[in-house]
Amino acid sequence: MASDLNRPVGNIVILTGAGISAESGIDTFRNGGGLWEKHRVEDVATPQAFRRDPDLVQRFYDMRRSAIADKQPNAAHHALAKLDREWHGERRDLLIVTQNVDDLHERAGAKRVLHMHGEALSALCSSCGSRHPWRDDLQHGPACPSCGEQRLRPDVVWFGEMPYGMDRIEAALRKADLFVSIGTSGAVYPAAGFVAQAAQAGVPTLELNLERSEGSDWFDESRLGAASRIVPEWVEELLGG
Ligand code: BV8
Repeated sequence: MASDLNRPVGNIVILTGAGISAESGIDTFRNGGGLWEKHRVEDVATPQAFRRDPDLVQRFYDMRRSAIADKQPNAAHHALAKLDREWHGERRDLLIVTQNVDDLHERAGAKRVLHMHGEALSALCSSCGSRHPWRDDLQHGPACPSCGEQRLRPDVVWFGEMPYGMDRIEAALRKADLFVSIGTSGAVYPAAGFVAQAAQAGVPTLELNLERSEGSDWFDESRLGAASRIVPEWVEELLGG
């Protein structure tokens, strides 16, 4: 079923990836060759890697967590936060589903944010399952504030683990009037499959990315450029600015 990008937009689902944080100085996964200390990210971000070498994995996330501290949201994060503030009312839902584990959407002021791959600034207890805001290192084995076990791990979704919020994401996609993907290569599922789900339901789909992605053929429209420029332009267009 053809979709119409010009029909009045109501409920919006936005998917963001590492590309929206690139201009804030946070490395993406695949432009640096996806390597960290000569390890492929896919080899470190797994439960098997954590069982095999917990210190290596903890160090990887301690580095990522401390690298976020001095980064600032960029114009793309601020534009989405403005949309979040102004897009309210009858059939004006908005959900920002981010694959990113940084907190730049929130620090720009966005409220309706769902971290489907978890958050670097959170710790998860492998023993009792509790989650805790966390800014320090985890590699020195702090005890879980809830159960006291020495079992805190990074609260991120590794390959092979169930992403957070899938029910909420599916519900939002089912009632979406527009699906927008920003700064993602479309390489990681199930996030990379959201555009196909929207397109097959006849929902208009828009991609805002630096370059064509693995999912570009699914989008009604792909606008290529730096997020800090093309995201504010799109938000102003949508808000009739
Ligand atoms: C799961 C957290 C079962 C940790 C990450 C089919 C169906 C389901 C699963 C699979 C499937 N096929 C394979 C799988 C398994 C696997 C998978 O997808 N593997 C890949 C490698 C093939 N998926 C999983 O294991 C997932 N779990 O499947 O559970 C299930 C199944 C169905 C339904 C429910 C459950 C879990 C995956 C989560 C892994 N964790 N991160 C951490 O961060 O360390 S993934 C990691 O990759 C990050 O979250 C990252 O965000 C994500 C995707 O990368 P991108 O964000 O897109 O970043 P990338 O660098 O790739 O691209 C950046 C883009 O930005 C580029 O296009 C670039 O051009 C652009 N860009 C750069 N600069 C700018 C810019 N754009 C604009 N402006 C700029 N300035």
